[in-house]
Amino acid sequence: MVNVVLGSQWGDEGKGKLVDLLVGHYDIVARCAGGNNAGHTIVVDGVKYDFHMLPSGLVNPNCQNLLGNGVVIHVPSFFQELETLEKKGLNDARSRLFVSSRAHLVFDFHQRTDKLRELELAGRSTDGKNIGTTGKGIGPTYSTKASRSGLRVHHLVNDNPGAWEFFVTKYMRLLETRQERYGHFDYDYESELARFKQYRETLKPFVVDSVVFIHNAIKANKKILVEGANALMLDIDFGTYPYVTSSSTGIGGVCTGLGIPPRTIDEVYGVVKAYTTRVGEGPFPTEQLNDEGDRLQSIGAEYGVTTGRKRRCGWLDLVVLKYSTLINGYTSLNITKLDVLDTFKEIPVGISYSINGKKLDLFPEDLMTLGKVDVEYVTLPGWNEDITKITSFDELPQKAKDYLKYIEDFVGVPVEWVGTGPARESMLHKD
Ligand code: 2SA
Ligand code: GDP
Ligand code: MG
Repeated sequence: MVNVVLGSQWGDEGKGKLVDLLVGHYDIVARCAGGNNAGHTIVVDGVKYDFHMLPSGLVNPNCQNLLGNGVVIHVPSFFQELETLEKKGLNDARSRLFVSSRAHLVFDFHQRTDKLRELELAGRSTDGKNIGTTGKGIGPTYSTKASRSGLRVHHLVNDNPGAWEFFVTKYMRLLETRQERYGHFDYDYESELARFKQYRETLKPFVVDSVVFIHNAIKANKKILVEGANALMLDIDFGTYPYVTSSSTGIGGVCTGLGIPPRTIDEVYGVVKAYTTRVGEGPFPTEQLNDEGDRLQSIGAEYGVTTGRKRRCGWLDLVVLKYSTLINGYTSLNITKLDVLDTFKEIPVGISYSINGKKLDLFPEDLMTLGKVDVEYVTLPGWNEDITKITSFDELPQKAKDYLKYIEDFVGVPVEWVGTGPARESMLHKD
């Protein structure tokens, strides 16, 4: 059984928390895309864990965790994150963590060129805007992957004679092409290579052929949960291109990032924040650049987990959710952070886009078009009640239930879980 948790908006919907909640029923949690640009916060027994690259399933002592071939791996950050988790008490995390030999390596020069490219865009792009990346080298690494010049984990840990020399030659060539492109920046490649020589030994125990790993698990009827990173509107194909990340963050990335056939996938949990947030630049039709947006930001404590950036905030956008449902095929909606709306008297929800009075059929692909849309809102009544202490779905105020029902009816997918606070217990199941 393979089930999947995916972000339905622009990320930070609370995927990590849903994974943590579900993980007790699973043997394996796998990541299929992205790298340490992701940020998943979960709170268990008052302890806060921030995950960036590693799967959130590590919090569960019975769960094995896999970084699939579609993930990009910055090895120093991998070890740093692991050590931080071990210090927080996850002593056996190491023995439950596996890395695909086909995953691509992120070097420090990928991170450096990520930042250089952002500076270049800010100065030169047609609209003067950079992407607002996390600076973790994600775009440059997927670029070198697609241009077939990247290095993968197996290149590093291969112990055939001449394998290290091959790695060094490919690494130097890659660095040189980056320096040709970005103006011969200073770079201490000797110390990076010295570190990588050690990683040959220290990373090796984690490395598996993930195709064998995952298919053996499927054959043995193991239960596998795939933890999506980022979200559909940041997908390289379906997101608000070019203001996207560089991987397939939707359902397609689950198959390409793990090497599993689509028909092995059963449930697709779409995680939906009860309002909308976005970090970085790019279009956001229901953004509220006003007091209400500021209130959502401060009540929701909307700051990036990886970069600490303030997240932009606005109302729930059902045009986005419907589009994202078409592509990912959610079997349930899991609405998080409903409690953040507790004090709003009225709650607008975006239900359609139009240009000069003409309704658009679907979320548009073109940013110039998107920049011109008028959003039609329906205003739903707020419940004006603290829902954070509620322990069952039935106890929710009727107006909160109506809000959820509106979403469910609009999208045509049932609501399964509802988040009423950051803790593991604050997730109510609708029977
Ligand atoms: P990148 O670094 O190349 O992937 O950035 C490209 C765009 O993707 C957005 N992006 C994200 N959006 C939401 N959350 C993300 N993770 C962190 C978090 C972000 C943080 O959970 O808070 O800490 O700032 C994430 N990662 C990438 C990014 O903002 C760009 O718009
Ligand atoms: P992810 O990237 O989708 O895993 O989400 P993040 O962890 O980046 O952001 C979600 C944030 O909201 C985290 O700080 C969570 O602890 C918090 N959170 C998740 N669900 C809820 C909820 O239902 N209510 C509240 N108030 N906070 C929540
Ligand atoms: Mg996040």
